[in-house]
Amino acid sequence: MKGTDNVAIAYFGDGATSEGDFHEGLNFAGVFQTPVVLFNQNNGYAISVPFEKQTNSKTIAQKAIAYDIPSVRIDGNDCFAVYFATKQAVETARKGEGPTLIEAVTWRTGAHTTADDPTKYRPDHLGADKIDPLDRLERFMKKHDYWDAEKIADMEEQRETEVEQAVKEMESYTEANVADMFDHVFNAVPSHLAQQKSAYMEDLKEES
Ligand SMILES: Cc1ncc(C[n+]2csc(CCOP(=O)(O)OP(=O)(O)O)c2C)c(N)n1
Ligand SMILES: [Mg+2]
Repeated sequence: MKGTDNVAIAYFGDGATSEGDFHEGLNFAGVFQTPVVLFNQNNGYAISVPFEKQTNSKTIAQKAIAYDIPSVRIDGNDCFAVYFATKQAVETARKGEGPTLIEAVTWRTGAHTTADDPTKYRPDHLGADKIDPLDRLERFMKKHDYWDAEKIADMEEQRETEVEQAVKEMESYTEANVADMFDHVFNAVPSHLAQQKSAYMEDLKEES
């Protein structure tokens, strides 16, 4: 919109499409033909809510029709489909031809968070072990002789070192002051928060 060739890409889950913001965003993008790619990761569940209970639409991609935005539904576990659909959408946006909605259909292999237990509400996905995108890419590369075991081992070692360094750096941060979460939201702390804060600080004192 500022006349640069920058493109924005927004990634969001199937759950987010039930929020008003998604529809406002799509409408805005359509009206102003913004250089944006809307990338939906549809893994069939919003925490425990299955897709069928989330929307009456058969797909997320079809929602773009109402806003007259082009959309595409792809196999989200196919690295090439993801790469080429994204590349094309970015090029379209960069040419000034407006937004694209991509629906990448995938499967959440794990829980939504550590507090979530999908075995309580979700049947196993038959063949889930075969659709992991990285495993699929590995099989493809091996089949077509692109797999360089030595290079891969080097990359894995490099990444491991990077992660270890990042963890070390994070662990060296000074400990956060828990009172901060009460102190920097309101100019004048409302009485219920002030009460929560003092009760919480008392609890912490008792625990230590
Ligand atoms: C604006 C807003 N509304 C509701 C929530 C509560 N909430 C957190 S995650 C979630 C579901 C997200 O679904 P999805 O993006 O499909 O994530 P997934 O379960 O696939 O990891 C909800 C409703 C929130 N965090 N923010
Ligand atoms: Mg989801």
